Amino acid sequence: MTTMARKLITLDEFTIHETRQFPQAKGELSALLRDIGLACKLINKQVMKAGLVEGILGKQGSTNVQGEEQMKLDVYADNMLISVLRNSNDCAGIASEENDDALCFDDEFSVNSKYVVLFDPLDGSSNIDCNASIGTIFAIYRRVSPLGQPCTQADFMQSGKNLMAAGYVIYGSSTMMVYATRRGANGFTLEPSIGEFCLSHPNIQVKSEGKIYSINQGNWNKYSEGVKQYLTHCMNESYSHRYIGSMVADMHRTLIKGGIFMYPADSKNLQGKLRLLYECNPMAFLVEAAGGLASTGTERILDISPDKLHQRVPIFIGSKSMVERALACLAADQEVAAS
Ligand code: P6P
Repeated sequence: MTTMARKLITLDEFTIHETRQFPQAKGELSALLRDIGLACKLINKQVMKAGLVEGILGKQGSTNVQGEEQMKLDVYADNMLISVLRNSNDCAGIASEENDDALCFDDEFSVNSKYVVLFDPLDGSSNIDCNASIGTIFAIYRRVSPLGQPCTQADFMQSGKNLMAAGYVIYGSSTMMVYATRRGANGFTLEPSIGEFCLSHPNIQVKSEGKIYSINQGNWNKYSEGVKQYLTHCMNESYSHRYIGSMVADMHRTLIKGGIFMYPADSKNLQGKLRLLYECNPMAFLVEAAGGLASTGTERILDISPDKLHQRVPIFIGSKSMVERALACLAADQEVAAS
């Protein structure tokens, strides 16, 4: 059987085609997505040689605003994204897991840029030393502050339903960029021989039913009765339990194979562990664009009005019918809390 080489559609070609669907669009969002792609290709280069090059692995010897120890590659990835986005013509400022406050650029191009970007530069970085997949998570908002002056904190503190685009780059057995706009979710695989992300997963749809549940079950004793009830349901259904401990990797599997990923609140982490603005919102935007659901257990993730830049929320996300079943179990928690 002769194999036909499929026409490769690069990220640039795809985003230019998407822009043409909106005559009034000037291509700024597409250009910003390409800038993020460039930054992640540079991060990918370092991540893929970790372990071979002296001085890349291990701890930076500092902690971030979360009080978490920073890995050297965390800081590298953060600096790379800031550097590329500061020089973009389409980014007014950034907020990052690694920095206490948002960074509002004040050069003449940035103050006239329409968008701001939030990111977790290298999520799951504690897994770097054991070579598990890790990733960059990003979220893009249109500014609410007036152009012509630096962006403000309010530009970043928007609910997820206002997102213009969001997604991740996973540094795994292959490097992929997966993102959604309001026109749907698409995946692009890095073709190293040409250094381009190429369309490989068009119009991603997450299965409405899956057979994989993903949670750190080691926290069992700290979970509510509702969470335990749902986990017992998953075990009784003989679902597979898969948990990598890297949100991007667990979410990528959930998107491609179906299933549910959960990081609930527990008696120690009363708001859960994962951050709303640059982890839960982008993943929720992406999964909903692919036909799935994303909830805190009591409300839709994308409806939350943020009150802190680094606030945490519980998350139940993935296949629609699995999330709905989990919410039904969690409803019992609400009845207990209300009684
Ligand atoms: P735990 C990685 O540190 C991270 O932020 C996410 O990528 C991941 O889903 C979660 O924390 C893992 O947390 O408590 O199970 O180790």
